[in-house]
Amino acid sequence: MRKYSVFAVAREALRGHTGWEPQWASPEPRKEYDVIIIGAGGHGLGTAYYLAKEHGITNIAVLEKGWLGGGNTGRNTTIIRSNYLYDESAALYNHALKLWDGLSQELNYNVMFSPRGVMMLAHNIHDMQGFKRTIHANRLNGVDNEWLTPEQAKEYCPPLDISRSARYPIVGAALQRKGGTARHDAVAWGYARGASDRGVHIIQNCEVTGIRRNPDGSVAGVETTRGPINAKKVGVVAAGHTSVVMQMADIRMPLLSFPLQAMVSEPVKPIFPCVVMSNTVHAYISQSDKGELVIGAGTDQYQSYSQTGGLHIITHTLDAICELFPMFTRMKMMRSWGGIVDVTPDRSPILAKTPVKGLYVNCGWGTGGFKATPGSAHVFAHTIARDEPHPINAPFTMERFRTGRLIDEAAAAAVAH
Ligand code: FAD
Ligand code: PYC
Repeated sequence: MRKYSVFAVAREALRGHTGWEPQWASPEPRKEYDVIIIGAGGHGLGTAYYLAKEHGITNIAVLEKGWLGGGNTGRNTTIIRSNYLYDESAALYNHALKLWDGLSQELNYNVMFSPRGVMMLAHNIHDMQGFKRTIHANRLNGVDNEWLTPEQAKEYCPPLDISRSARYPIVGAALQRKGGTARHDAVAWGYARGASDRGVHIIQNCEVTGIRRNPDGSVAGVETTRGPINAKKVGVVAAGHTSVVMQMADIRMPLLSFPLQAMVSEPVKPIFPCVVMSNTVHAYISQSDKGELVIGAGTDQYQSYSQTGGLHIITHTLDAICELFPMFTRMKMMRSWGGIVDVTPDRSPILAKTPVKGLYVNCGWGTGGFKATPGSAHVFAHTIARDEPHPINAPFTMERFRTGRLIDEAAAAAVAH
């Protein structure tokens, strides 16, 4: 595949952009692959990319029921951070953060990673104590995080109202300066291009409808809307639909699926320099490079597979945004949407082998998996290629819900649910 460079951009500008090649191939499915990945979101495409690049396995199909990146990867609010509480999480999310740093160069694709800082607001003594505990834990793990006074928070984010009379007074904030945002579509497209270039088949409009098993119970392949396909190894990376897919292999997952909503405003000139989250009032906000304010809510409180949520959830979030940032009171909202997030009891993901030989699962990212995309894909590829977990994902098993060895990140998930 041709390398993207400033010279390529200049050449194409001179000839009316007629020379760009398709970014990935769209082949017909083969009858058999070494590995099938179910789900062409960032985590699935990234897994295929690292399997091909780092483990030399290129006879791979990524099967997607809709369009590539059309699940939560293309619906999220792109916040990236690694300020989780426990050691296991610090290792996983910091692994991802390190990979974000060089991802555009790695993929030769601009994923627009922008470490502009993620600030979490504290509104009461409980928030304050919780954040300070996390800051100490993070520092012990080499994760940057620091405490700001209300005045320092305002200096970092001038639109913030820190007046004492505010409805949600701000008593301080935790700031991870290395956190930020990236362009979510570009992450999916960049991994797809890199994987396709190495021979991976990306097959869109191909829904997996069954998981085929050998007489000894091991995986034999999948049934799809485009016919059966054989494979000895199958990785399920289906986010909100993981329970549905795993049920095809008779595995009941410890997951609940909920709608999570977000919205964008009309575009305005650069006004908002960082990312601000307030879990207590269920709102978070940043500004995209197009100028839109990107605003998100907590999850709806009912389970659903429909990618729409309740209007009362987003109006509550907008009320909170207007209280925290009164200057946005007259902004117009342009679009809102929802995605289906897969939530585990301890709000940490599952990245593991399963009781079925040859079947692997990467799920349970809930409201917060975008930030983990490169790290998750990297260690999941290792797990599939070697049939054993990478040391980083070894604690993120399904068995932990039987043994009680939970990794409880409910508070660090930072999105109300
Ligand atoms: P997806 O991108 O959802 O990919 C799974 C794919 O599997 C889908 O494309 C789906 O169509 C496909 N699939 C499902 N069933 C089948 C089948 N039977 N056959 C074939 N294909 C199938 N995380 C953050 O870190 N920061 C954020 O700011 C953030 N904001 C969010 C805001 C919203 C509104 C939402 C909804 C989520 C947010 N998240 C955020 C969470 C994040 O988006 C997800 O955790 C992450 O994108 C999951 O990626 P994925 O590749 O696993 O899943
Ligand atoms: O996990 O940081 C996060 C997040 C922000 C918005 C949705 N999830």
